Amino acid sequence: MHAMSAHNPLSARLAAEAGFDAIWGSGFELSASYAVPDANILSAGLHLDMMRAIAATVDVPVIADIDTGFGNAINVSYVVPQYEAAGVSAVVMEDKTFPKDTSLRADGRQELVRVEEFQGKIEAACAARRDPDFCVIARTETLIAGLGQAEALARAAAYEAAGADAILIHSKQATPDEVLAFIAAWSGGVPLVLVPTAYPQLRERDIQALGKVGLVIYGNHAIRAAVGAMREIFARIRAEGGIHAVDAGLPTVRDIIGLQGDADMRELERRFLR
Ligand code: SPV
Ligand code: MG
Repeated sequence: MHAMSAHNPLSARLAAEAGFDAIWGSGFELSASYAVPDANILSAGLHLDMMRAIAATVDVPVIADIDTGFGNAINVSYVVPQYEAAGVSAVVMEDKTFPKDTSLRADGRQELVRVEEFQGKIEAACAARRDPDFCVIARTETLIAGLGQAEALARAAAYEAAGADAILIHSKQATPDEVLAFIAAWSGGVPLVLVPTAYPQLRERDIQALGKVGLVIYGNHAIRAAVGAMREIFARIRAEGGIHAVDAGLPTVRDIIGLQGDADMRELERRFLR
């Protein structure tokens, strides 16, 4: 299963249109779209509202990035039913301290909570869900924090024992080596989840061959694609003194109107407007 990041319903619609199996409700992307750091600067409510809007727009499952659960196990108990009610199918919760710092930044503050504390948060998330098929994915930042393979494996096993449905093993090394070593050593019963942003050379077919990975998340490619495209077009309009030269290369206005769901509204007009 492959999930593409999204920061609003439009990017989610494009990801679903491209054939991704799920949407990753990325905290990094939402933060970037508000031009603030991915460090719990935005409120939980804002992220929740965006997940609700995305879930209302696409038919594929939405996997919400709830960071550290916005506090302790008590916060998690209240937050998880809200995400479930918003139409989300799964949450990913990471074992860092609140407020978090983003994982892929060099020299970020990467402090982990105690194993027992995070087990309590996983148990709280599982107890709070109403639908037993709602997935609680535990994410360990052990490798990101530089605490090594043995600690990562011990934490992942402890999180599975606490009820996690899958384990996300995150890494920011420029090669997949430490993640591959983790996967080879993993003898747990639940599937693993990868976010290969830092090691893009690891392809889908190679991951599939490993057998233990159930979900691959492309963590920030919607916002990076958007930033790259906007930068290029804005610069060309300034350089060329108008929009004449860029127009033919852009998606048409008609295309955008289609993405807004125009066909659905026309159908409503046909049926109900008299
Ligand atoms: C996100 O997309 O918000 C993530 C993945 O949590 S990462 O930015 O790699 O930590
Ligand atoms: Mg995140």
